[in-house]
Amino acid sequence: MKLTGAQIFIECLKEQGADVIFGYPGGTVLPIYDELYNTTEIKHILTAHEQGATHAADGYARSTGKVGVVLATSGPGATNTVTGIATAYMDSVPLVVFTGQVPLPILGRSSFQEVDITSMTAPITKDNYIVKDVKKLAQTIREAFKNARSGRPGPVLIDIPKDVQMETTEYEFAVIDTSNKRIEWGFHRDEWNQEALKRNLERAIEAINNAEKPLIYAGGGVIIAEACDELMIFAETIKSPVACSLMGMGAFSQDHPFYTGLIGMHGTRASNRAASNCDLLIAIGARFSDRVVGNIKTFASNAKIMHIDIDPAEIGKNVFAHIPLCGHLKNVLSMLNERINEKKLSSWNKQIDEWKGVFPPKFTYKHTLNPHYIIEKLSDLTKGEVIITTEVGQNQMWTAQSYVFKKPRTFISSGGLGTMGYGLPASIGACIANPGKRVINVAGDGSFRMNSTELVTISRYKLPIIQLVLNNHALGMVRQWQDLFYEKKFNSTKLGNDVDLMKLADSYGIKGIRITSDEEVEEKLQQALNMNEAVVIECIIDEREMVYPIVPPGASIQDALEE
Ligand SMILES: Cc1ncc(C[n+]2csc(CCOP(=O)(O)OP(=O)(O)O)c2C)c(N)n1
Repeated sequence: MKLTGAQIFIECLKEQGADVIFGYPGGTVLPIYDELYNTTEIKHILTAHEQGATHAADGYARSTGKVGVVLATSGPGATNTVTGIATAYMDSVPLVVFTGQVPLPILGRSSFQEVDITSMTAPITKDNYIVKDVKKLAQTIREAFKNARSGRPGPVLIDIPKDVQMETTEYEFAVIDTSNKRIEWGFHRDEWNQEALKRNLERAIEAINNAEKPLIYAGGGVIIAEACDELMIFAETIKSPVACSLMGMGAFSQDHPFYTGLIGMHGTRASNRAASNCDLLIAIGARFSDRVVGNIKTFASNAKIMHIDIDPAEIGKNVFAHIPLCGHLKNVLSMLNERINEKKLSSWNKQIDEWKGVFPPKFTYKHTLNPHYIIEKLSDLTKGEVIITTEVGQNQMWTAQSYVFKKPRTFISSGGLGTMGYGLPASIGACIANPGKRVINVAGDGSFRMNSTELVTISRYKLPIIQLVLNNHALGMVRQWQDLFYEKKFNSTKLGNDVDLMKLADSYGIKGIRITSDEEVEEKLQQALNMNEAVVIECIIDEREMVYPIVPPGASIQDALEE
């Protein structure tokens, strides 16, 4: 069958099971938009900005495990996707981003809206392509989707010149396995590495059986690999406490007695003390980020380090791994679970419980309308059954500290890049991907302002998302650093009261609810949850609220500053 490039684009997306595209039109993608006009199987969500489209596709991908799809025009449309691509790259989120490009005869001539987007995105994509021959389009799209979802997932970009979208060629339908369940042994399938993995597996089993004070440090990889059940069996068999990185929130049910909380810069005392005192640290799908390890010389310095990850580049990158296990987490954990000995609760578990008792994750309520109180109430009312997205800053940390996440893919946040403006558009993608599920974006006022323009997308598609803005009238997290480490010189971090969020919401046709005291929290949160429509809730909180504990720059994680 002979099809145009634009028609092949549509057919290949259908082959991949892609049901939604987040995009924004422009001159060099008009042939594709023209084809989309006739397509009912693929829904196009028009965002207000290409950055919003990319974060929305990312929220769609993180909340489902499916590949998120973005479509943008050339030039400024393409460059507007860059922050979203980098955000997805840092957190291993599968995206395929399509950009239009100027026609081949005028490529490389500084033509109108021409940018070299493949060069620009080379370091922040798993791979990227410019398709110069329509005969290669289908094969490139199939390869890009496979690449985005396999191994360690991530974003891939395909740049398609306008004339390639209009040319015709023969298209053959293909049946694609989109299951995402690829189980791999090691990083290379050659025998030497299989042998290495087997040998290391023996060493791992011996180390686990001999460990008296193990600690599991679980990251986002556990969620991506859908290995949460295997993690639970593993932890319960060896009676190991479990700490999670920010990306690992929800990988291990947080109401489980073995859960010690967030680890690292704003981690719980129990997690950070456990890391400093354990004799075996088992990192699973985590990458020893500087936000986790603090002073690298003193991190888990009494422990043997076992590192389980699918990406060989992560092993030994930040922290030396005595026992590396490179492979798909679901597979490696299953193999360990078959062989490890069941252990009994020990004095180590007692010690951890004591730390949790002496330093419970409760926070003093200094000012009226305490952010922890708001998040705790939200957690009580929604019982871990909703999807929470966050912005970046104090709002993000308060949410990670005080909401009880019980399931994977319920905490969606920009961890690696720390992108302000991520949460609102990500909540759009999560809502579209999960009809019937409530999605709540917890925001700071600074981050909220960055992409509040996407409120129009929420109202256009009538998405029942709650925006919970913790309005401290400041860039709170940066203000906190100025308070603690820059002699309280609050330069450029006070935002003041110059935007009326209630009026802003109203101008988009979205309901606004303002909360000013602790007494109103429960009732007004419940009121918003009962409404099956979009709401902006603004909580007026004191700008002096801080996130504690905090590990000062360069310090060891056991030396966190406390309230
Ligand atoms: C795009 C972007 N610009 C700047 C920063 C640096 N930054 C990190 S946290 C923060 C303050 C965030 O303020 P707000 O959104 O109001 O949240 P709060 O910390 O007050 O909860 C800033 C400016 C960032 N992370 N992302």
